Amino acid sequence: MIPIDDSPIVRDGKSLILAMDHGLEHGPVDFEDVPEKLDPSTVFETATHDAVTAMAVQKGIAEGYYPSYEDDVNLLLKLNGTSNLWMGEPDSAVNCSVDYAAELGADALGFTVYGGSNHEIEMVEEFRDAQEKGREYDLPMVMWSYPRGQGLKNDTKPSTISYATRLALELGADIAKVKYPGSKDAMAHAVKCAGDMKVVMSGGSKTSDYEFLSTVEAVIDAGAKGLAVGRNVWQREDPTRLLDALEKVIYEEETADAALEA
Ligand code: FBP
Repeated sequence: MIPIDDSPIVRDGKSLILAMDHGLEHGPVDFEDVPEKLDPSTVFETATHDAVTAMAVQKGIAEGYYPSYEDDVNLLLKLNGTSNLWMGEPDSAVNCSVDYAAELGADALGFTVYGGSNHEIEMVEEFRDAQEKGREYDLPMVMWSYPRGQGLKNDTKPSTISYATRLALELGADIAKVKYPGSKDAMAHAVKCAGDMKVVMSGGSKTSDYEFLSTVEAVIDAGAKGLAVGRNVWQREDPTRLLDALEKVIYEEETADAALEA
């Protein structure tokens, strides 16, 4: 097993994962204001920015578009996913094997676990298979650790996010991607609960440049190791400008103000 810091998806101990699995998870609605982004090539182009350490996509997008970008973009293959058409208790179908992810050129694997869902047991068993197989290929595992389900009404409260990071550590993730728990202190506690496993923040719906960068600044101050973001980057008219600023806040630990002034 190679140390996570030696993985191509990590730069100076940190990661900026550009996610574009929204067409499956949310549906075409996320592209209504940016219809040109329905073409995955446009987002792969964005992922060639130096700040981006990996692009997270589902199998079909990897098959169709990654071959043109394999020299410039690191691939994080998301192994499971659910559409917004599914109305049941949170669950996520495993739609790609680790063997096939490796064949497609993946540099890392992604897997959602909905702790607290009525389907938690099966999801954790599926995660086990993927995590252990990933070890055989030296592919680090990023867990989308999203506690939610009937019994969990607020999936971003501090105790839930701390549980999410701890759960990911205990199950063998290399990086846990979690929602922002609402404050720097709460994020710092979630990072502490993760031991030496890396924690990155999940982007969320689009906000202003300043609001988003300030939250990222707080998260980095709290000890998190970066970001896994989708809409806040590719729904913008000028994703490169925001990525330039994110590069400063994440890797150079500049403030949001300083990063925006440049
Ligand atoms: P965003 O930054 O756009 O929130 O994307 C991150 C992400 O985890 C995507 O990978 C995924 O499609 C989406 O959020 C799922 O979020 P949710 O299940 O909360 O709608």
